[in-house]
Amino acid sequence: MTRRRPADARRGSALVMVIWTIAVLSIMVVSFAVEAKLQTAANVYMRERVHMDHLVEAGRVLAEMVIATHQSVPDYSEDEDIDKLLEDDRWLQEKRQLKQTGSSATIGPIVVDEKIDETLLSSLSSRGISSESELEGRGSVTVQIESVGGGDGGGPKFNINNLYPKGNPHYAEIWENILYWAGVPEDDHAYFMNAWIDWRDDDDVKMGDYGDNSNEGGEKQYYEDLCEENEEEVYKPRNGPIPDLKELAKLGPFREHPGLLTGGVYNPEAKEEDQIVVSNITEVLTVFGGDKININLASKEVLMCIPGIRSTDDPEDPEDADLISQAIIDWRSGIDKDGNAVDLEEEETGTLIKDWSKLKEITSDEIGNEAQEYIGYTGGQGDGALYRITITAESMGMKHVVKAKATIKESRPVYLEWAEDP
Ligand SMILES: [Ca+2]
Repeated sequence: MTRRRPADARRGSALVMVIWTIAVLSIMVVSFAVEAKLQTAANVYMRERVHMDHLVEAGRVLAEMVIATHQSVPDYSEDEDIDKLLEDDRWLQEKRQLKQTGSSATIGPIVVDEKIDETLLSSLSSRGISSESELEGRGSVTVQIESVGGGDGGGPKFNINNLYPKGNPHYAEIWENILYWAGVPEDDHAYFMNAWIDWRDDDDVKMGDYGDNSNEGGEKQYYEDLCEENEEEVYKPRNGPIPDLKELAKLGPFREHPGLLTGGVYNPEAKEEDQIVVSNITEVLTVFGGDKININLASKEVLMCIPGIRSTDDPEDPEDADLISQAIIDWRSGIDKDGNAVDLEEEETGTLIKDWSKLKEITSDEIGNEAQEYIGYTGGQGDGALYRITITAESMGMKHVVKAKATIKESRPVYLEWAEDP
């Protein structure tokens, strides 16, 4: 009896070993299977990823080609043979779109199973995408190009990142006009301008009062105190260009008057009869572009903020600005200053305003001379022209978006930003 115990124990421990072995084996088998499955999924994913990269690359080549050559396409003429022209240049329409509007062009979506353009193919092969078959059959790519001024041209809105002493010699006039346009009481203008200049400039020296404090201590100290007072996580001023207008909500005076970033009541705490309604200043601002405004593209609101369109002697009075801006908007929509239809036979460039003398004519000479240096008549062109490019590649339910900013240097596109999502 006493001898059987060790044997039982041995048998028992052998059984435990077997059970363990089976358990370990089955875990291994299961994990192999899972891994194998993951591997396949990963392969498909990787393959698709590479395919998407090729689509994006195709989009990039297209964007660069249209940007680089759109200024040289022939203008529309009544007796043109469009089929022949398209045979010579498949992207003629898109280039014209960008050239004539001076604003934007959309290419595609191009389904990549049709015959691929020769120029595109050769450009792609120089980038290591060897054959048509690599792109064929699957997926599509859409390219949007938006001209935002720069070079000799103008953008649709004021670039806030230039509206400070080092960025634009006229920053103060433009800021004043924007604040007048929005309806901000004159006494408060300096709060917004000072707070913005401090947020944007690279030093920590506070410009002055923001309306809710003295100017003792630096910018950093001010935001530290402000956040601590409100029991928030402390943040610092950007001291550089902002990537998004939403960031303005962090600045002292905008925290106090958020209506200026949405449009609405400026001072909700005041009695109803003293409340002031303001416009949303982000309608006339952007974070990218040059210093000039494209006269053929800008909204009435933006036009009304241009010094010379808004009276420089009496910027508070919007009457002139309203009349001049409306005359420009009317002309662009085909109505001349006397209220008649624009005679398109007479106008070489249709309703596009091509130069200063035309602009004076259509505004009945009411526009002030100082407006000249704020205005461009085309989108960005030549060296320094700026473009926003969005490339959307789609394939097998996957979508890949690239947002890029490019400028022209020595006639070639150079990327300032390239952001892939995700
Ligand atoms: Ca600063």
